[in-house]
Amino acid sequence: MREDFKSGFATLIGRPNVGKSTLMNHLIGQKIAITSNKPQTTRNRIQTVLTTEEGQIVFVDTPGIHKAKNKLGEYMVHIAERSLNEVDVVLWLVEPSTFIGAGEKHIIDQLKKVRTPVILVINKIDMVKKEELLPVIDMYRKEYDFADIVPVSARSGDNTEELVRVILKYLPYGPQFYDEDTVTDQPERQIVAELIREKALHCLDEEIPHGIAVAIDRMKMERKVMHIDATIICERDSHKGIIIGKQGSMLKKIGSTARYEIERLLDCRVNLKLWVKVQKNWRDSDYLMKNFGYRDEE
Ligand SMILES: Nc1nc2c(ncn2[C@@H]2O[C@H](COP(=O)(O)OP(=O)(O)OP(=O)(O)O)[C@@H](O)[C@H]2O)c(=O)[nH]1
Ligand SMILES: [Mg+2]
Repeated sequence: MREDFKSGFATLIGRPNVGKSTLMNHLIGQKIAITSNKPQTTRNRIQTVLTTEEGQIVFVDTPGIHKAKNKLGEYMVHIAERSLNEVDVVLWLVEPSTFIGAGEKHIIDQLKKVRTPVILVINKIDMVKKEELLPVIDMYRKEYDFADIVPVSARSGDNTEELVRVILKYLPYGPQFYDEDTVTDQPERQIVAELIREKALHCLDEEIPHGIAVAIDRMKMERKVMHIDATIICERDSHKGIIIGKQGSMLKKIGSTARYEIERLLDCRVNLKLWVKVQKNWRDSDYLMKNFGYRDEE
């Protein structure tokens, strides 16, 4: 074991839609976590790995912290807040705005309960002028004693190398947990289900995507083609009609865009078949949530 090698866990937390998953994907150089312009995209803890000369960072992407309106929301916030205690360093992502609202205040209260060092990551700096950043930094500095403050753009990659350097500062010396080729320990089935959900998020309007879950019914390699049967679960009959679309056009669109990405991920041909099913109020059913993969591991 090299004595100057660092290793440890860094969690990404923050309100929905601030760019946690986009940033994590950028840092590891691969798309593992799905992203969208709709809030509450990530629903589970997603772990990925970055190995450099200096060390190994295990990233933990988490759902956005928000005011939960159902059991799924409560589960998501629980997963995010629990991660604060499980890591060596916390990356709190915010947008470059000079307004600290109730959502941010709630997160500050959570951060005050733990002793883990917190790096404030001001993301989306491509959206503001340089001189607009200083007041944002000043304002946040008054609210909490951050270990460091790093402005970045997950979209353009601006200053993300600096972020990696800063994260390593807060990791202990330690062994390499994963070999250097490992990018994630998420099961393939789960990534596939998430990619389908992402395309549904992209194709559908506002209210429907929040009530969607994706279950993989079959995933089997036969003669060099991966055959995947998956079901999109939604909450209402009217939503089912919209997801299927006129003569199946919407489902076809979701399926073909998902298939394209799954083929790239698995590096083989994919035959994807999608079904749609209604499960009323599944987001308030412990049993159904568990069935769709939203379960507490501990
Ligand atoms: N302009 C700009 N947009 C960004 C940047 N990073 C992320 N976004 C956009 O912000 C939106 C949300 O990104 P996500 O990565 O899904 O956000 P998230 O924080 O993971 O959201 P949840 O999973 O819902 O909590 C997407 O439309 C991204 O393209 C950035 O640096 N600049
Ligand atoms: Mg996310």
